Amino acid sequence: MSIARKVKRAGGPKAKARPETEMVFIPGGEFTMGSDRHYAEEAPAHRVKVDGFWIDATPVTNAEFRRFVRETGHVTFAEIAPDPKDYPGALPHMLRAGSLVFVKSKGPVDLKNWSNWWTFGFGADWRHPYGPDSSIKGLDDHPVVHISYRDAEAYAKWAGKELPTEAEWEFAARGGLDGAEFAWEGHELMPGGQPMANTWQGEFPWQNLLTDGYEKTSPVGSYAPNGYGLYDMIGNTWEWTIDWYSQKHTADPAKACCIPQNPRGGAEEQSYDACQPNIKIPRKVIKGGSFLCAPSYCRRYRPAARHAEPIDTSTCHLSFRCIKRERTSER
Ligand SMILES: [Cu+2]
Repeated sequence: MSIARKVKRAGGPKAKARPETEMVFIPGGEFTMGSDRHYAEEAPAHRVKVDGFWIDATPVTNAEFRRFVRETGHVTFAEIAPDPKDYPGALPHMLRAGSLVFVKSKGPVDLKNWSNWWTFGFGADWRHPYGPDSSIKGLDDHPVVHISYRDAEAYAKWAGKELPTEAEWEFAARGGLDGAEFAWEGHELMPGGQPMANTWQGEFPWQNLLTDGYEKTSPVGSYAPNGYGLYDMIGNTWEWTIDWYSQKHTADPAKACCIPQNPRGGAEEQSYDACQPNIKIPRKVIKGGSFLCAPSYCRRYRPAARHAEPIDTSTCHLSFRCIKRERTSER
């Protein structure tokens, strides 16, 4: 895999001491965050300013995460059996280590019920993405998956980096195309039939036509980079951000006088899932969509798209990448 040569490295001896992931500098600027044309949670579209920052050119890979685990002994959330105290009412046989795994259905199913394709896989973790009998052999350059928010945070700290805000992530994903639908030119998911990202072609969740070449994750950098030279911002795997989730953007687009600068999302107390009042696990914003996003089910393969993810939850299509804020990096 070759990452674009023009990609700069985060310089300075300090930056080099940790993983040598290629980082790209994103100059600060102003852009339209969100969209009024899609899901309610993306609205309202509003102007936002962000300062410049460095961002990993790709999501964190299995090889990189393995190095982190070897050096620190970090045990991911998915590898630890849940404590009954944290999950009152949970069935005892469910309190085992594991993570959410996608299982393709045999045929068309009710798309309103996600348990038709998601299962809590006992023994599923970053080394065993589809359960104890699976492995990441040959997947060194794929994004690491089954990463909870705390795992991503721990990695970032070890790497001397940070996780992005939603605004930083979205600004980077847009690649300089302000207000555009996609992270590339034009108004199509696949301009001229050309796959631009690892998404799902066919009827979700049973028919995968593999037009993009991959059924599950793909090696990072398999598709064209965006205007900033960033890979896999869209598709492949969702990515964590540090913002607490809110039902919609809180900014008021009518207030042109006060454009939010480096916004940090909503309040933690507002991030809980209103549909599940008994579960008090706060949720973060995840971005970018994944190999499971399909026009027939979930059109979140766009920079404006967002989703809520409880901080204790990990899945086979959720990863992350790190940033370094300008004020903290040596250039
Ligand atoms: Cu999706």
